[in-house]
Amino acid sequence: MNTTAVPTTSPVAFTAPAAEQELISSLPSDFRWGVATSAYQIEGAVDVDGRTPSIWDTFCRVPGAIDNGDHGDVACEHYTRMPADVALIKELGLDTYRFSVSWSRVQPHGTGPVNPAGIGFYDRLVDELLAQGIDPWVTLYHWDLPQELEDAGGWPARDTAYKFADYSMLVFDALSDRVNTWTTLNEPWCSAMLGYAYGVHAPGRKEYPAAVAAVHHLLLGHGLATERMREAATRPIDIGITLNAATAYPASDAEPDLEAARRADGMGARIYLDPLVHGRYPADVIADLALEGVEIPVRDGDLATISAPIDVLGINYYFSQKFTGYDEQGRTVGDDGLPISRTLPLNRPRTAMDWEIVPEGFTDLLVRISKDYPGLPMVITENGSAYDDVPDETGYVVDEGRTSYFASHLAAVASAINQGADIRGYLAWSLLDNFEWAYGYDKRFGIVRVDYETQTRIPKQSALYLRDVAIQHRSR
Ligand code: NCW
Repeated sequence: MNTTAVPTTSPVAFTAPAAEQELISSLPSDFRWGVATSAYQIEGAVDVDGRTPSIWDTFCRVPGAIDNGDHGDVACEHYTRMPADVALIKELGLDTYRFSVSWSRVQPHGTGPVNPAGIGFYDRLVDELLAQGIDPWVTLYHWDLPQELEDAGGWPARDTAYKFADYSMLVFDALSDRVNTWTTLNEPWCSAMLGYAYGVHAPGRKEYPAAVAAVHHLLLGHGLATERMREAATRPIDIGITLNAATAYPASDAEPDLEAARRADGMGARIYLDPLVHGRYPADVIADLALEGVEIPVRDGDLATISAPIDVLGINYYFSQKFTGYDEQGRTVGDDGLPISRTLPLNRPRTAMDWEIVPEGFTDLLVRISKDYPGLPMVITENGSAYDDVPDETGYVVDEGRTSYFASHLAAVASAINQGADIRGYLAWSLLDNFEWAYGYDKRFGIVRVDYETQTRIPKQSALYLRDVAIQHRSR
């Protein structure tokens, strides 16, 4: 079965600092404890059962796009190893599994009827999870647009939003009798900005106005899907969206630094949260975009759709950054006539992604969201870290760095709750080492090691730590 049995105790004990441990113990006893993955990063089996290429299959073939020329053709072979992977989640004592559905499996041309073989996989996955007592949490879109829809314009094209709502209903009709929690989009910032502005993610375009149009059409797709799922629901379900967000710290109290932090927060967080919750784009963001000659393509009624009520806001947190409005020469305006914005190091230890470890940025973010967008329950739908793991001769990994990252960030969540934030659960990223997008397989985020030669799964120290914390909490 290629799964190493989960040891009862870690061969190397981990003890969080006392202050963190105390905070973690204060987390609510009905907290959700789980783990997350996404389809393209783990499934493999890209050309079976009628699946067609997504933008990621295409992008992985662009020379130089992905480290080592890696791709998701095989990944973790989760498509065939799914029952064993579900058994592993059960053994790790976790109660929630958030996974994403591959649009190109379920609706191979991005339009038209459901593909029975494609949806069949998720149908079996949901049944397997329920049989093991694990709550399934569906993410409808985690970055893998069917290539045919990109060929028709992708997210910068308004029609993609309507196509997304149609696709969402195919999945909803098939699984909503058993799935209680639905996330429309994972991290739309990444789809729009990394995919269409910076060109480092699929589809690899570098067109800023198209990226801004993508932001709007992703949000519109979310709203259309939310309205239709809500209307079709025959029992109470939770619908939400997951954002990657962070705290943007100004480098100083000087006006240009405060402005740089404001702009970063505007394009990183408020351009999503304000329309979703308040039904309007922030005026300062609209003004910032106008300086660059870019307009958000809003039509009448869009904002009412986008602000359709949601039940849960998913937050993915990895790191925070410090911003300055000065360049190295002390100028506040660049040659292009635009205000300077750049990041400065916070001088913290970094993970293998080169992301600084800033747990208090997590607390600050959660407290701030709970104040600015009150009444919206949050779940941490992803949090975790990549490290260059060193396995011992049995394949076991003593991943102190990742384990202490979990401890400090769980403490940060507890601290936010103690300051009034309504946070209902914590899902670690990720169950397995997997295909880390442009970084390929070199960057490992898993709490379970994957030996890609043999597809053996070996729970790391961090998995045992999370299991112990979850079990202790539930038994209180
Ligand atoms: S890259 C990213 N990730 C990682 C990925 O594996 C997962 O699919 C995502 O949901 C781990 O979790 C998320 N998130 C982007 C974070 C911000 C990156 C900022 C880059 C600045 C240029």
